[in-house]
Amino acid sequence: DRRPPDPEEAEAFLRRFHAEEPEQPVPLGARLAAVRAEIARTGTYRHTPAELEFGCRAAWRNSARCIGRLYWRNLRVLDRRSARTPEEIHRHLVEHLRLATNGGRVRPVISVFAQEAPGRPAPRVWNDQLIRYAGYRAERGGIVGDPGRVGFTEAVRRLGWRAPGGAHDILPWVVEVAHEAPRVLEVPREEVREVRLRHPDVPAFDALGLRWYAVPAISHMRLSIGGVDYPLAPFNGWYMGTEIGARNLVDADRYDLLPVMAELLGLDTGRESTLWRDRALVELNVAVLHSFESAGVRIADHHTLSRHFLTHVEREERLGRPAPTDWSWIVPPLSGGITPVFHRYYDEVESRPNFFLDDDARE
Ligand code: HEM
Ligand code: NRG
Repeated sequence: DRRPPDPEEAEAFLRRFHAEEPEQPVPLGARLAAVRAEIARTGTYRHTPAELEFGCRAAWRNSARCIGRLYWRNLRVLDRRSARTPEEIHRHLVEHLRLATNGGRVRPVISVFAQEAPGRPAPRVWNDQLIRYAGYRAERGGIVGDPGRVGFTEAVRRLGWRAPGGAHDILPWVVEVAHEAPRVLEVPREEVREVRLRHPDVPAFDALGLRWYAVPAISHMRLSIGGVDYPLAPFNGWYMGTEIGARNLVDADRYDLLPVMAELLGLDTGRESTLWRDRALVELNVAVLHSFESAGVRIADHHTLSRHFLTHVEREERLGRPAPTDWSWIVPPLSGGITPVFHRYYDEVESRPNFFLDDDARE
């Protein structure tokens, strides 16, 4: 069971909240005393809605691996702390997808479910993202679907999921609440916006039948605010094109499409020095950005996002705050050196509130 929140972390958080948002109905001193008393009495404390909203935005602002942080003030926070049953949680997750997808004008949203408390384990989902394609080992070798999800797909099947066995099956949610066996709940297909991938001038590309989903919603990170942990707090923004076009479709242990694309482009793959990999990579990324844009689904290219990110860092520095940043995650996996984020060093401090991956995360 969880230990009580560290009173010093609680205090540091409340001080920062009141410093950044001074117009609060209850003054800092009174709030600090109340929280200290609540921790002594109950072993934890409950954030006010305003504290929770600020805490979520600050956790995003402190996410050193995120290049999307210019927009941290625009995060919509859904307070779902009172949801208890798998059915309620399912309903709220569906609502999250609907609000986040927003007809293609994807919006940043976080849903915050119950906190950890002594003797009261919080709900979790096993999925690493709310939307993912299943992956299956095909009988005649090779893989159908997302090769990165084969292990998870098998785990869900062991829980009784009747897998359709297709190339784009949306994995169901595995919801686990205290004292109950995990429940497998389907994601309503109509809430999953997808984009068919096409290339603006390689018609043969369209016949590959590729697609990707519109909303990346990470669901396996623990949100930590002022010493209080929220193990289920799925959040989303929109995609940067390279996440799909330079990693998901390209990594050797994912869709591994560089050789396929090179073939379509008629490139000479006999020697590395023809740079067929690099040329195929660029065209895959052209296809991703073109497809999302023509479908009216929000996506960002890595050049624009890199500039916006540096605007964010400069703004934070002017406000006297460090902008904790991990260079190795921020520099895009395509054309790193021609984006401005490549050419400097960053503050590497770890700051809280933040999102963390548990050691026992399932994926
Ligand atoms: C990581 C972009 C919104 C928190 C990332 C990554 C990208 C990105 C490209 C690296 C992912 C990877 O390499 O796998 C964006 C964009 C957003 C956005 C374009 C649009 C608004 C958000 C929001 C949150 C967030 C709303 C939280 C409230 C994070 C975190 C990571 C991350 C915690 C690290 C994930 C990990 O360690 O695996 N983001 N992001 N981002 N982002 Fe964002
Ligand atoms: N690379 C992963 C998604 C990680 C988070 N990316 C974001 N987050 N854009 C993938 O599915 O490709 N976000 O909250 O917008």
